[in-house]
Amino acid sequence: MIEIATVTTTLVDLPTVRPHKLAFATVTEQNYVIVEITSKDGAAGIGEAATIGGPAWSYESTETIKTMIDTYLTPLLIGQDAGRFIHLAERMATGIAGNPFAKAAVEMALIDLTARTLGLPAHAMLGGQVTDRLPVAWTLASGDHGRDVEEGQEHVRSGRHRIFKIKIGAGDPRADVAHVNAIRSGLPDNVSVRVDVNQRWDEPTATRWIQALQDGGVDLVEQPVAADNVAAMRRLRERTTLAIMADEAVTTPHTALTLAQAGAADVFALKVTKAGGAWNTRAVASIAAAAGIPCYGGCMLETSVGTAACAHVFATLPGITFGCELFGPLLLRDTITVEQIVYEDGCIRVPDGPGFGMTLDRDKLAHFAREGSTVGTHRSTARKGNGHALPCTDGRAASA
Ligand code: MUC
Ligand code: MG
Repeated sequence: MIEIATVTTTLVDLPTVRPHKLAFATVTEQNYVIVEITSKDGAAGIGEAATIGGPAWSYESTETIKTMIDTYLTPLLIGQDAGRFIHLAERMATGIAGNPFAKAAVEMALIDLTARTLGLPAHAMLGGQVTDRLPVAWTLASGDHGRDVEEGQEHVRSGRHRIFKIKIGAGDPRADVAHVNAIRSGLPDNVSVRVDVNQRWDEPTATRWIQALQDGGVDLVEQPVAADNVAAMRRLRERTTLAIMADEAVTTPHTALTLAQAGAADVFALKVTKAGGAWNTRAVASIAAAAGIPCYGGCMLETSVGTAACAHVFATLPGITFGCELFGPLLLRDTITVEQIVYEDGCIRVPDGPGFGMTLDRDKLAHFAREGSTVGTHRSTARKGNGHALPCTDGRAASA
């Protein structure tokens, strides 16, 4: 048994190398919750939740994630066996509704802790890797048209990326589409250019402009309409041959099933945090596989902690045939880990273990931690399976 002794959460803010402009926010500083879980034997595992634009992309912010973990999830974890992370996910699901980012960050730390204790890479606990590298996209979102073209050309020249995602949706659709088409024509034909509308179009706008994007050489449009408008996504698919990728719409396995049954997406963007963890991400991928829907490895602009975790998870999934966008560390001015993610030949290399292969650089963590934020350390004072601050509603867990 890998008995959980402490759970610590730290809010971290890291500046980006340039403004990252999305339809709903411009990011100049990315926000993170870093979760550290230690065992009674003195081993430690780390996890992370990143949010974009506070509670704008999803309803969770780093502040709510930290509170949720410190106040509600930690008491369900202390004294429990970290290696039973599926059971612990169930325990967290029973005790606390929603909050997938908070639960995912905890589960990441549990998997890292368990894998490190066993001396294994984390992917070995998730079925083993089917690849040791994944093609990685770069998002062109400087907000400056000329800079986006230069940036894209530079990444093609250096061989760092062959897939590009352009963020649109905030402005006039005609201007947005002209912006995309100008970037597309400034890049070689053999690179893939995709756009992410982040839910900002209504159905008639999407119907009108998806064709123009396709005519301009775009390969795929991500989340053109509101996440819950499954019927509109289905109708858009019927009107176009351009691939439509669900992002905000596909979160839990349940949403994946709904979209698959409705025939509302050509591709699913997987994200470990929005799914509520690695195990749920695998469940979403299994539904996609059963429905014949290819997947893409999405991101929330994670640091190398979250990026390594996502890379380990995605590397175990044969259905990720549209590449990934685990470029977060490249957008950040600095790092909080000792080991760094390696990008080469258009791909991200899956870090070696043990665990997810990343350890925290304590000085950097202290430097970028939000002042006074590391207050979430909870130490086990109780005997095994006892002493929870909250009543335990799960009979099996309580007696474990
Ligand atoms: C999103 O909606 O896909 C991921 C990469 C990026 O540039 O923005 C995010 C969020
Ligand atoms: Mg997206």
